[in-house]
Amino acid sequence: MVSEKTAPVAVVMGSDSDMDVMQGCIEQLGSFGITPVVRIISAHRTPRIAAEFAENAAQNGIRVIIAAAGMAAHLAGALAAKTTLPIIGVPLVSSSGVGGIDALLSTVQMPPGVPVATMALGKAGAKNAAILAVQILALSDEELRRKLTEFKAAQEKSVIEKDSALR
Ligand code: RP5
Repeated sequence: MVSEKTAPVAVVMGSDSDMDVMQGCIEQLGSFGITPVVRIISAHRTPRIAAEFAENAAQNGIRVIIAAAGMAAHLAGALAAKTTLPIIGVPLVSSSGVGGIDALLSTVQMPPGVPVATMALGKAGAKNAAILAVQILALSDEELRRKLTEFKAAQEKSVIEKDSALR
């Protein structure tokens, strides 16, 4: 278990049922050498813990919080209400939900003054949340900037190779 005092990124999800998708986020962070704090905290089922986590996150050394939830996904917003750290929201498609539109709107439609940087639904959003977190950290970390440049170059090369294979 990584201490909250040493990890710069926290990946928080509303339920253990979100882990399958959020594993992609954790692995993407790992590809940049970042092992996040991972927590299951619910805005609705454990609201006191959610508030306490967000209130203490900055002093625990966390610099970016990724918050993922499905259905009426208030987790990212609830954390954003209690911290000045940047919050990246990942809306998830829940088997009991309405195809993800519920979580998407609940995450993205924050009132003025309390922003949540909302990603795409599901797996794509989970990966992009990790990359955006790295981009934020890279503003003050040259090594991460270098890794991001390499990541983009590798991504470009991979697409060009697939295109070439068709010709
Ligand atoms: C949300 O409700 C969670 O983030 C999850 O996506 C959804 C369903 O949760 P479970 O009933 O599977 O625990 O709070």
